[in-house]
Amino acid sequence: MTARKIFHVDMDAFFAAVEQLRRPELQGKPVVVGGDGNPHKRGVVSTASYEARVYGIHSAMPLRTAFKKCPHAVFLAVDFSAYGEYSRKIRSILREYSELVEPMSLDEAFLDVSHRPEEPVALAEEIRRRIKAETGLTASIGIGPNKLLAKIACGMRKPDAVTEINAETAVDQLRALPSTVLWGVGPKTAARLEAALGVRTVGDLQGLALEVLQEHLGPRHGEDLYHVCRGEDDSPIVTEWEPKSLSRETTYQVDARVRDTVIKTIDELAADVTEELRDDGYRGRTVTVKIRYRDFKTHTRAQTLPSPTDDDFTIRTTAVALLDRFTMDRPVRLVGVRVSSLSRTASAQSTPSPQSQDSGSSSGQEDGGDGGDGETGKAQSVSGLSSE
Ligand code: DCP
Ligand code: MG
Repeated sequence: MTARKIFHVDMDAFFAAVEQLRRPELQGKPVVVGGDGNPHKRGVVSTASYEARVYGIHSAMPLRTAFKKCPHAVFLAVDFSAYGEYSRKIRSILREYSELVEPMSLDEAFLDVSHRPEEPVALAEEIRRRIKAETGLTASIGIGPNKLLAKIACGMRKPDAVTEINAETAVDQLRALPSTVLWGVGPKTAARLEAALGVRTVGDLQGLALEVLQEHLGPRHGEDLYHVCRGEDDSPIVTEWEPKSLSRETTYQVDARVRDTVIKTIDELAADVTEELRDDGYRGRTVTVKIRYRDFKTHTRAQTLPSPTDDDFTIRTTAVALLDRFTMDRPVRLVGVRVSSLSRTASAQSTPSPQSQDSGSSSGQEDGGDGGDGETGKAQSVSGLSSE
């Protein structure tokens, strides 16, 4: 097989960069985008400009914490429709260079440019110039022989950069990076590997025998990681993107103590998800409800239906009924509803709306565990590929 050339394109501080672009007075200033833009209310940071990151502000941090770190930052509400417009422009530029484009989120895509005659770094620079000239925004591009290495390369140097990892030097280039840069190593797996085996870096993982990884992670995950830590990945570019799930969640301004309040929220969220499901031309089979309590313990309960549906009544009543499987012994901080196991409605022609970051913490399996991942504002989400 001939070697592939894969690019991973990721916009820099995307939401904040769009805000700085349309309000030039914000350029060079710390800008924090999240929730409804009020840093005194609950909600989390969606992103921060690089000027704000200097103060230690990052995505998923509670807005109130961000405010404490940098009270003079400009706090702005999330405006998905504006970001979606830029996302579409960027995507259409990428499609001029290859038909094989796999969008991963609003600001991120893989691109297979194996067929292009240009030298990859020069081609990546040209794409960056086009994006900058036509949108005013900067992007970083990672180049690799596969998606895994292209994505890692992109993350190694940001903002406004092109970074390449070669197949031949991948093992060396990965060695010093933290294990969490790898697919399949989320925070939980990383903590487990560190506690059991003292693993912190990719190099530490490279030093482990296949059997050791399998013993700790199970046969499948262990074997995957054995290859991934060596930079090996043959996953294809998936061009016809299909969402795995649609979800909505909301954080209460004041924790809910009354069951009826939570029922009303679940019903409203389920109605929203169903509307979106129909708009996008999907039916779903599995309905999941997520509850995060005041102590941040997060639980999910799921119900799989006999057949896929986009029926409003069915989805709403299924979601509300799931509440019976939660205890209401503590005040509730956040509620989410997700519909997954999606299939296309026969008559549907439309393409799904652009995905946004999935802020859900658990996988939508029955009785998911504890998420504990900080505050989350109301977030509409179409989940892409999760990294763990
Ligand atoms: N996002 C979000 N919640 C998160 C992470 C991201 O809402 N927890 C949104 C806001 C980001 C956009 O998704 O602008 C893209 O996410 P990235 O992880 O690519 O972050 P940025 O583009 O903001 O910054 P970077 O320059 O690090 O890519
Ligand atoms: Mg980005």
